[in-house]
Amino acid sequence: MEIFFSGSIRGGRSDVDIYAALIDLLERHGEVLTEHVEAEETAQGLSDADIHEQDVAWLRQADVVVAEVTTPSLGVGYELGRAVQWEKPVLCLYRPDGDHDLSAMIRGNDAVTVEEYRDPATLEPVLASFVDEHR
Ligand code: 6IA
Repeated sequence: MEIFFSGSIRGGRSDVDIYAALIDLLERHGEVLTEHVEAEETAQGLSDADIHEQDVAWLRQADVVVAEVTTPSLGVGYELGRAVQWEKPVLCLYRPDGDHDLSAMIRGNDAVTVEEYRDPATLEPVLASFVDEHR
């Protein structure tokens, strides 16, 4: 099971610790292709074109897509649009106590499952059943 985890980078890094916790949970169920989303440092030597090409290839390859969407990000939105177009199973994780309302383009999309939460630890059964459903 190959999992594409999507989370804000240039959209803002305030949730990076939550991304790390979610990636840890997901790694119990498969290989996370995009561990860089939890990286603290900036990547050396990769152009924006390289990043786009590599991420689109991983997205194409992934069996499922899990995104943390509380911090709005153009890149995350773009990845979700492409994942839906390719008919990948998509799970979006959203904390309603954050500063941003969730976009209608995500909440209003029947092809996307939205799970609201407060503490990443409570998501273990949700992630387990999402991954198992698409294994
Ligand atoms: O617009 P954003 O930068 O917030 O878009 C975030 C999304 O785009 C993530 O889900 C990633 O899949 C992808 N992305 C954007 N920038 C990078 C990147 N930069 N490396 C890999 N994927 C990226 C290098 C910095 C990183 C090591 C912290």
